[in-house]
Amino acid sequence: MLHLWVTLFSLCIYAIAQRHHHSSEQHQEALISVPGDFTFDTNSQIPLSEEPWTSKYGAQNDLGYSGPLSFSHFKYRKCLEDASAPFDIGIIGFPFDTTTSYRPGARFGPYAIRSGSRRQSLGAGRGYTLAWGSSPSDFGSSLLDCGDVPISAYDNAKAIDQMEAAYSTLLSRPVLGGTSEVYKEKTRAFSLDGKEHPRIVTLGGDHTIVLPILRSLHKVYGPVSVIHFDAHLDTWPPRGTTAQEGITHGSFFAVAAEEGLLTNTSIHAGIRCKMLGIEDMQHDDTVGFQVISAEDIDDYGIKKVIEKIRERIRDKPVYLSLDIDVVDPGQAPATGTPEVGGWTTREVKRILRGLSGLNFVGADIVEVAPAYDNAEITGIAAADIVHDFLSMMLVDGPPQPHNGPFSNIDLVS
Ligand SMILES: [Mn+2]
Repeated sequence: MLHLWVTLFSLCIYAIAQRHHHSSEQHQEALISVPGDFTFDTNSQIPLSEEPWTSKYGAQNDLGYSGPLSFSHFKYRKCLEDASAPFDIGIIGFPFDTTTSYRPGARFGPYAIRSGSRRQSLGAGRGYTLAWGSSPSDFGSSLLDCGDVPISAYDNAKAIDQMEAAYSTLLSRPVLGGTSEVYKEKTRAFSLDGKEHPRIVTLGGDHTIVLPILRSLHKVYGPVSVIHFDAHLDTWPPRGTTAQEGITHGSFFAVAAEEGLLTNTSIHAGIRCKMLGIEDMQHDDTVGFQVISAEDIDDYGIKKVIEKIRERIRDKPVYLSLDIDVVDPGQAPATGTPEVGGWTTREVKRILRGLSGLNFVGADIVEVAPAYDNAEITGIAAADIVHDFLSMMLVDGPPQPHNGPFSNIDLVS
């Protein structure tokens, strides 16, 4: 009896599979490309242009909350296997979180940041903000979402190599070139080969993703300075009984410094974590960092914070790494190692605006772990910060104040 039922069931599955196969084959044959902008479906009785939707409403545009997921509705290409679209700034996701010390989940960060970016619609030309007085799409630059890197979730050494290979691949691609002459010289002046290289904005991932990024950047630019927004130092000496165990999201900057990837003119912003003792700060100094603490913003104000970062970096090539835990967990709860008493998103955005004009060779945002989020608050914050990254990298200096009661007051940087 059981045998009969199994046979009947198998026959049903076979029949369904055959039907599906037949209909998809028929569909493929029916779609024939014809000259012009539309595809003609021979199964249809009328041309596409005369169909009810097209004739009445035109194109099938994506809305803020619809369509496939790319950052800010940018064009999406799997750049590692498709070199057909040149880009000046590429967005790439590093879904990696197997070196976290506390709450895992940042492998879902790229997804959450793209999801949080849907309403920005920068790809549809809606990116102007009062703060910047421009949109990242105003500079004639090609902004492309390059997809995610397939990264091993089981072998960290392999994962780190995959990230380096991916980043180096993107860095080696030709740029389209923006409309601004100054922009065109942004990276050429620093690259060891004298060529202009694209800039990559990476969506993490836990913070260890910065080690393979710095290894890639080093091959193109030599040692770089780092502006590091974070609640934590991330400069702990490597610990553990194996080489791989020593590379974590709390030690990767120390590893990078040991490898000679950094200048000794880097700077942290937003630090407020608990430490083993003053020895952590002493070691941090040997890694090449100055420290701006979370409280410094109250004692000295935002303008001074900006001034001190600019003084430290000057005109050197600089990489910006932003751990979302620099923001207070009240405004960005979805992260692996939350620390209270952080900066507001408004403060972080204001500081970023003040850093524009520095010689950025790349940037990232890391440690967004959406499983701990509420109402997408962290994903939306991270996506908005990436929007600021783009402006920060494209404008030639801090923007002028907008028209209004403060327009005559000097607010430079
Ligand atoms: Mn970090």
